[in-house]
Amino acid sequence: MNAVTQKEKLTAKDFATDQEVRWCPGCGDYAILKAMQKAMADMGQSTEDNVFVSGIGCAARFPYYMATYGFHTIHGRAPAFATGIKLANPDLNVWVVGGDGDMLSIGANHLMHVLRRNVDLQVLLFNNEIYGLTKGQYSPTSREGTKSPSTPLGSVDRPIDACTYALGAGATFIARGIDSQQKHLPGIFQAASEHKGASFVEVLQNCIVYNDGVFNEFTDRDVAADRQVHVEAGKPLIYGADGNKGIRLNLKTLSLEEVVVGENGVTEADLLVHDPSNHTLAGMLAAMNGRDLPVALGVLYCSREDTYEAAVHDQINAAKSSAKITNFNDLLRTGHTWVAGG
Ligand SMILES: Cc1ncc(C[n+]2csc(CCOP(=O)(O)OP(=O)(O)O)c2C)c(N)n1
Ligand code: SF4
Repeated sequence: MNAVTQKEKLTAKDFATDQEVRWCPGCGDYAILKAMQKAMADMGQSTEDNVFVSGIGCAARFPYYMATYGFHTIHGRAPAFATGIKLANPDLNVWVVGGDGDMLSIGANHLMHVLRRNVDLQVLLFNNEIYGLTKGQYSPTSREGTKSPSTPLGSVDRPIDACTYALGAGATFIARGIDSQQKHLPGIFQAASEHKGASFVEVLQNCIVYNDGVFNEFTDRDVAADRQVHVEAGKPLIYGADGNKGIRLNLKTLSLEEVVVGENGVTEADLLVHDPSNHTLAGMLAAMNGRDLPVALGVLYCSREDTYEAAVHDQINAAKSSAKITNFNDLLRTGHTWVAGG
């Protein structure tokens, strides 16, 4: 009889390393790390089945603190390394971690391709709307008017929305969370991990040193309930301190609008029901930024498509099975070869 070794279920602490965590005290990255270690334990994951790959930045220190495999690679190029890792070892659960500067500036091109190819991995973008590690320059997600060492008069660029970018690039899973929401974040990581294909997760992360409080307009305790909507498949888009605010589609303008259930004849039946497979709705939800409309949190989009590594391996296997050349010796003696003689 074969001996079957039962894998011991690990706790969140088992996913922590002995490395000193070198983020500034109060940085939102700590909370994200904690949520990830909990998610790993909740999923019953093992340390050896996971790999974290990062580029450069404060966020990119993440792999040092996860007791899994890890690569701290080069600025913006983590998606390329991760693609190689997944192709070589499709059984690994591959995570990519980076900041908004890393992934939406120098790495935007690499991010786009990993998403459109639908490589089965999880991209986690920690968005603090600033470059942290390089001391606070504005980034592609910084709001107009952001004053920074590189924009002392205030930035004039229009910022990019990370989830909208991911949707446009063809991501098959898009979610958004907030660093401080420990109740929701592990579930989002778990859903991303369970999705077959490229999962994109934006985590709104507070950089306490260079961009403190940038999300306060929808994260402050007194406004959060009215400025955040947690979306769930099959559930109406309802929120608010009194639980009576909702999102409705205005058919005349083809845009979303905030309504109050019980006012002006609005009933719950008028509200949109979340369908994560609806690409158009996902685009509208991603664009809500907590100002005119609440910020949308949770799984915004999810669709099942073939994955890149599966297609590549299918192609290799098909080529192998019909190949006339089956060993290296024959390969060397095929085509334009000649014998050198004296
Ligand atoms: C090729 C290259 N260009 C620039 C840098 C400098 N650099 C280091 S980290 C970083 C960006 C960090 O910002 P972000 O990705 O937003 O992450 P955060 O530090 O905020 O987590 C930059 C530009 C670099 N290391 N390599
Ligand atoms: S600079 Fe900002 S993002 Fe970087 S560790 Fe400090 S608080 Fe965190």
